Amino acid sequence: MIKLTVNGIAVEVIDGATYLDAANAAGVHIPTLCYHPRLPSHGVCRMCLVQVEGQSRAQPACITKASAGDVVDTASADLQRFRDQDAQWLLARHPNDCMRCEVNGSCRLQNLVSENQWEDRWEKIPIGSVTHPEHRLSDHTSPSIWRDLSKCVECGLCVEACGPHGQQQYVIGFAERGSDRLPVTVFDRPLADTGCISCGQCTQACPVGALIETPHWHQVLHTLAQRRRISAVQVAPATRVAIGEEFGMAPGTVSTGKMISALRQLGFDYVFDSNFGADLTIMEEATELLERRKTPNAGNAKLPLFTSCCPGWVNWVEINRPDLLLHLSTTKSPQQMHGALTKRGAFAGSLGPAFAAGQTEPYVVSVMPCTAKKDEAVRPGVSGDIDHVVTTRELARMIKARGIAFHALPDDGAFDHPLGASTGAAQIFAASGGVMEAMVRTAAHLLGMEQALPLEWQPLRGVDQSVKSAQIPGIGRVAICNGIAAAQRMLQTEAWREQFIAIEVMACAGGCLGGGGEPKSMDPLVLEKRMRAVYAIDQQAPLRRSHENREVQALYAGQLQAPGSARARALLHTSYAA
Ligand code: HC1
Ligand code: SF4
Repeated sequence: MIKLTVNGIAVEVIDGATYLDAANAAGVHIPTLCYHPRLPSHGVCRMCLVQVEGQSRAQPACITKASAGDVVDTASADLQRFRDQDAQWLLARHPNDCMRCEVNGSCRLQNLVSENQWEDRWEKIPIGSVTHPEHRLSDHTSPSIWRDLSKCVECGLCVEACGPHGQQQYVIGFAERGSDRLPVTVFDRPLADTGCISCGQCTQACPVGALIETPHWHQVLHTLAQRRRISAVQVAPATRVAIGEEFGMAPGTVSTGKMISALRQLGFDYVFDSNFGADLTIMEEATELLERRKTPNAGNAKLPLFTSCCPGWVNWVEINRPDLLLHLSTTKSPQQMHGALTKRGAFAGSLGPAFAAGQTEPYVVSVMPCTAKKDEAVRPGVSGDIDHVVTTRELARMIKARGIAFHALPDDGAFDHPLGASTGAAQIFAASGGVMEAMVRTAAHLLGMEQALPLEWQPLRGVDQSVKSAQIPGIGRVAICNGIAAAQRMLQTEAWREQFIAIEVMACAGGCLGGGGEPKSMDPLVLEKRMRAVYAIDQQAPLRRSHENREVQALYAGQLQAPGSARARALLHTSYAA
């Protein structure tokens, strides 16, 4: 540990800590723009300059290591002048359209302008004189991600998030020099024609509005306001432990009831739970695993079985390793199962003959922590079951746009039924490792070993981006890959083919609770906090195994007959294409 002072406040920090760490420890706010606690810093924005006694030059606090005995000043008149000059360059290149920007109110540059009382009064310098091809600056080709590089502040966080210290997809990289420097796509292609898997981690990292999820929330508000169709919404498991952050609540605050109340105030006629779909997914996927085990590697279904509920991972396989498609579970994701049942299944039928016959349709929306779910909803074969997908961030925008006081909402909102009941097994889908644990619980039941096996498998849990495994008695060795980079590492050798019977892959670190559509957070422990909340919901749930879900049981007793039946396969399974 080393001791130093920041603005006269004595602090003790670990050896190797930066001045920014020391300032945080002292409770001193230092402005930042290109810094992100979970990505490497490069000190390019110069907003965090500090002065250290005895040193002639100001230092960027995010990358400069503190030394014992340093006397640090973060707020001198000189530093403010430097900051003002650097801001002038940034703002002269930034469009003046905050009022219409999708991140209005949650933009880090806008916050800096407000904190420092900067006025946008400088002559405009257009960003990037190299504006060919046409989609270089403005690219709306992807169903999941929009790029508007006229807003880029060149922080490089998207390059890191997509590259070496994040997803390792290398879709975005810097091109050009000097004032033309911009993070462009590989060979300057439209994003839809690159290897982008739609994970949205670049949008998570972007401090401004240069990279955002393809916005659907305007259409959702518009459609709800028209009140021409019966509307239904489903909410993903990871959303409820994060939405509160958009309203100043601590990460990991469980806001299920408030969120349901808000969705009702927004005008949805029915509020359902994606967790119901997750329980159903487990019924089909556990059955599929045991079927494949009976006839391993026969026909077009192979072991080990890869989970398929993460659309970023499915995209990755289709783009990069089509040879693995036969390993992917054909079970639809909970989002798509739920959508099919709402549009064409039990729920639509219950609304009346015209709905049952498909002459009229409910309007179906899902709220997801994931940008790739927008892409999943328009996949061939499932397209049409979900009309719009909004991220957790977009839901917050909708709530703010309608002036709903989230804090003040009652926390006792309850889901509608059917399609609203769920177990703890469904809730843990939100965390990396959770789908596998949930599948093990039901596979054990199907094998008559439910009482012999524990409910929880700690070796499969945690936020570290690694490949984890556990030997499950009577089932086999299973693995989980926390993040697409971990999956890529596992696939570098062929050992996985013999080692494991089933493998879960979630493209984003932490699983869905680290998804590209979750609230942006500067808390380095945000994933741990959300994850703890997810496991706590499971531990407190009266039912913790998917096959115990009575609405799922009723669905099989009626419309679907049995897991893996012809009817279940028609409605709840899908296919993949290279
Ligand atoms: Fe997920 Fe899933 S858990 S993929 O992680 O299987 O997005 O939350 O909704 O579909 O249920 C995401 C989360 C989510 C699906 C479920
Ligand atoms: Fe890279 Fe994911 Fe962003 Fe695509 S969505 S550019 S893969 S970080």
